[in-house]
Amino acid sequence: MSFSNIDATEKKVVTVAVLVSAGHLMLIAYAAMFLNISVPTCQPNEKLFTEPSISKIGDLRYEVHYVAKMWNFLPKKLVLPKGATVDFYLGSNDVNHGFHINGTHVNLMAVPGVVNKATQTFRENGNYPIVCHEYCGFGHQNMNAVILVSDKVTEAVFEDSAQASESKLELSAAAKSGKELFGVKGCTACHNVDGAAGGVGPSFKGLYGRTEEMQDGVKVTADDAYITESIKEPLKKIVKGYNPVMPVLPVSDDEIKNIIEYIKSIR
Ligand code: HEC
Ligand SMILES: [Cu+2]
Repeated sequence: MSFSNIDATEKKVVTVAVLVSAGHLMLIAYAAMFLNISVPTCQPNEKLFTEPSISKIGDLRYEVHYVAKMWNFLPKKLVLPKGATVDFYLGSNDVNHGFHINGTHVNLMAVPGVVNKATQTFRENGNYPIVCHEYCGFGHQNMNAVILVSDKVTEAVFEDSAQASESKLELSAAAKSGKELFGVKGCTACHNVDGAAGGVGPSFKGLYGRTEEMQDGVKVTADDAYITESIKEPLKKIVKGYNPVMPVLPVSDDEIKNIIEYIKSIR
């Protein structure tokens, strides 16, 4: 049997199938060679880590260790020189999270106990937001970070703007611990400290001592008792303009004292 005595329709089908396969192979080669798309890999032997870090491994070559946790990525902001190629190592401190760098092909899962890796070259200046696309709890929608690529910088650095501005304040030990709790207990998912509007919950900037209006029109001064009650029984008084969505979180009385010290420091 030779090719010539195959049915004409079948011949067409075989020809199309061969062409489509060849096309796919060419696209894969193109993606690998010209678009720099690499297949993300799991690094089973990689040492686990819980803190973000950055290391230079060559000219414009970096390794960045990213930590995903409820509900944040660390580093929050990575600044890169234009043209930098980064090996991203991703770990999770708690549950599964997603890790997608907008504008790139980097799309990983952060899985506890495992390190995942992808490599990306940043050829264009700009902001590359990172989002979590794996539902991971009630703060999921606020879980993001950003990579800033600029030809004005020469080295890769972490720039935690919130940390930088707050470190200027002299925080007491209690307030420092409160600040930590604020992140650890997940308050940052709904409350900010910079006064920006549009959060799920009210900003803590200037909260202490302020007069707050509740949904039923009652006015309350935000003192220790009110803040304690707001944390222990979040649905008892609802701040006007907000939804009754704050969960009861496991925070002890001592921890609440520290959180209050921290709130006092956010003027
Ligand atoms: C899921 C989102 C969410 C989380 C997480 C959350 N809150 Fe709230 N919180 C809210 C919302 C919404 C309000 C406003 C409605 C209300 O009064 O319950 C609020 C109100 C408050 C108030 C009163 C604020 C004011 O302006 O009067 C305090 C204090 C507070 N939260 C503290 C905390 C602390 C401390 C944590 C972390 C332990 C926390 N919240 C975690 C959503 C959240
Ligand atoms: Cu997440």
